[in-house]
Amino acid sequence: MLQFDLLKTDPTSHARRGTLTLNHGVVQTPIFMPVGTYGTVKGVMPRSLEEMGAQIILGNTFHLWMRPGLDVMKSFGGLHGFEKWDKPILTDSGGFQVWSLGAMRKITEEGVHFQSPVNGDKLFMSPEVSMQIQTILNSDIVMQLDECTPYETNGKKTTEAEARKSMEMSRRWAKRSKEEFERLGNPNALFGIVQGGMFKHLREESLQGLLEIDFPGYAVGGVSVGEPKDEMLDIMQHTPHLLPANKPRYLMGVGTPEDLVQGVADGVDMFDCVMPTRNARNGTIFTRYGDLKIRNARHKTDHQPIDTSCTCHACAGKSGVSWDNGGRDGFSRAYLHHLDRCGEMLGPMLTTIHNLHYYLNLMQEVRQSLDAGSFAQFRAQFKSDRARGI
Ligand code: PRF
Ligand code: ZN
Repeated sequence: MLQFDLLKTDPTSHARRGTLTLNHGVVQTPIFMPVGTYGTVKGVMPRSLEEMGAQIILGNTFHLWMRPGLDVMKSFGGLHGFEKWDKPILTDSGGFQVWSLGAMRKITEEGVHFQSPVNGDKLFMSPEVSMQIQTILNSDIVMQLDECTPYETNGKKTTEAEARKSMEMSRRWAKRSKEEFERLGNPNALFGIVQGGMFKHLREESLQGLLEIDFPGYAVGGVSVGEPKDEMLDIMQHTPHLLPANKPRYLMGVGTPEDLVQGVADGVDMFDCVMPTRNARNGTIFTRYGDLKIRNARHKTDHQPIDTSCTCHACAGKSGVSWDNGGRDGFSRAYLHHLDRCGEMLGPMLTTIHNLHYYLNLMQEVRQSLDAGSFAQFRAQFKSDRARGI
């Protein structure tokens, strides 16, 4: 089941404010979805995710199929009971992950043959297999199996003919995905994925094919796959607002804070990206006033938190009160720098909490500005704040 209610549209852009009702709860859109590939948002407890305002998280069909495997997932009645997250979950189909295996796979019309990166077993993923696994996972949103068209292969740009071939196969896989999803009696919601590479008319054809199959929601895939930034922004401005206005729109695997705000303006409702979590583990921190590298020696003796205006657990500590409001419980930059130097696990845990809090709070501010009819002002302020530096 899925119900999407459009609450408000922004007159200055394609931005929309909505609510998405799923089997495990209601999601306020636009939304950022933290990535929990292996059934865990790395280093973050579910209660912390809830505290930060996470409403829906991702899981990965491919990874959970490899480990722990379907018997374990079945015995827990799906992913929710296993990972102890009772709010909505979206699972990616495995298409993108199998594609990322490179030389270890062979893609045919029937599906993808590949070797397990875990134990070398010969495995086969098809639209049907992906639907069967996602049905066992019981995720609220199921993604069709698609083929993510690369931007280039071995330094050679994907041609229009190659992009068409790939898009047409994804379209046929969309149909097979839907047929199997229905045959299985899956009670959740299946999304189609628009492909077509950097070719706008192919993306329009892809969408047309998906509309004929009919899905309760649509995603834009094949973006942020190694293309130059201007081409990515070009596709973002082209495709999302062509998707049905009365259904949720999901931009897969994007992106920086700037990309999210731009994506909202382009009409996107849902985002996911490993950036806040992965960058946190590499010591790159996102803030309202720009990005910060905690490994930089200038932080070695700094008593201030990452961002004095942030209310996350890393910056505001137990009191939950930011420095700017007189709170002094937050962890210092000097401490976070030290934890990183020593390879202590609390370091990435705290920076992950901060980065996710930043992304989730950013989207909350986006929603508030849409509610208040002030999204254009919000965007201008966001840009100048981010350029200020921290
Ligand atoms: N397809 C799927 N998952 C994805 C992508 C895609 O194209 C992307 C591209 N940015 C990220 N994750 N199934
Ligand atoms: Zn913080």
